[in-house]
Formats: sequence, structure tokens, C-alpha cells
Amino acid sequence: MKYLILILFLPIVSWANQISDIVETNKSNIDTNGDSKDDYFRSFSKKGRISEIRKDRNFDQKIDEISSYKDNGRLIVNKRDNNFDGYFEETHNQEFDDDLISFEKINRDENNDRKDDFILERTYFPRSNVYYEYIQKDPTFSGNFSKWSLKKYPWKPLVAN
Ligand SMILES: [Ca+2]
Ligand SMILES: [Ca+2]
Ligand SMILES: [Ca+2]
Repeated sequence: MKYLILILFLPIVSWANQISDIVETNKSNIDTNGDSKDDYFRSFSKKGRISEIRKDRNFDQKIDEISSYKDNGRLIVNKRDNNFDGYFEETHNQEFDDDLISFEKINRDENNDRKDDFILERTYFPRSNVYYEYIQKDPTFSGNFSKWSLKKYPWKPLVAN
């Protein structure tokens, strides 16, 4: 009986961690600003875990942020339309090695010409407790990444959300 309670309770705890920014509810679609129109949509895997969250952050009835999760509850891809024009100009990717983020990549189109002009890649080396950060920039939006840097830092993961 003890184990049954634990099995029933564990998924709820992990959901709560994922959606701590909103009111707890069993509904897949949520109206967060009270205008009677849903702006927060969740999809679930067969195991009942969140597989995708879609948000309409400016309440114009168009999705402007999509987060995809693995079945273990980890965020793997986050796409954002930060100027709400329907084009998702920023993408965050994460890869995991056991419990640790082993690789992260951010692509961003800063001038909205549908070409990335900022790319950040972080590769983690857990044994030496460091990560390497490689940044490429196209400051003139010419299509060529004319600036780049490679730096080594002490271990510190990016914010996952
Ligand atoms: Ca929107
Ligand atoms: Ca956009
Ligand atoms: Ca661009």
C-alpha cells in the first residue's frame, strides 16, 4: 500500500515542478489572464507526463512559445516568438547525459531576416567541472559570422526555462 501511494504521488510532484509558475490544475488548456480564452496548452505523453507546453504570452490567440519535454520531464527544446509576429526567432536546445546537461545551444535571429545571427553552444565536461562556451555573431547581419569567441568557465548550467 505504501508503494502504491508513492507511485500515485510521484508524477504529481514532478508535474508540479514543471508548472510551478501557474495554478495547479488537471486541465490541459488554461486561461491564465481570465479573459475566457485559453492561452496555456499542455500535451501529455502516453505515460501521462508533459510532452509539450504551448503558450500565448501576449493573449492574441497565437502561440508564441513552445517547449518540448522528454518523457523524464526534461526540457529539450524551447522555441520563442518574442516580438509576436508569428516567426519563432529563438531556439534553445538541451541534451542530457544521465542527470546532467551535457550540451546546450541557443540560436537567435536578432534582426528578423529569418537568418540566425547569434549562436551560442555550451559543452560540458563534468569530470573537469568546466564547460566551453562557443559564441558566433553576425553583428552586421551580412550572413557571415564575423565575430566569435571560445571561453572556458567553471561548471554552471544555463537556466533551463
Ligand atoms: Ca501570442
Ligand atoms: Ca518573431
Ligand atoms: Ca538575422
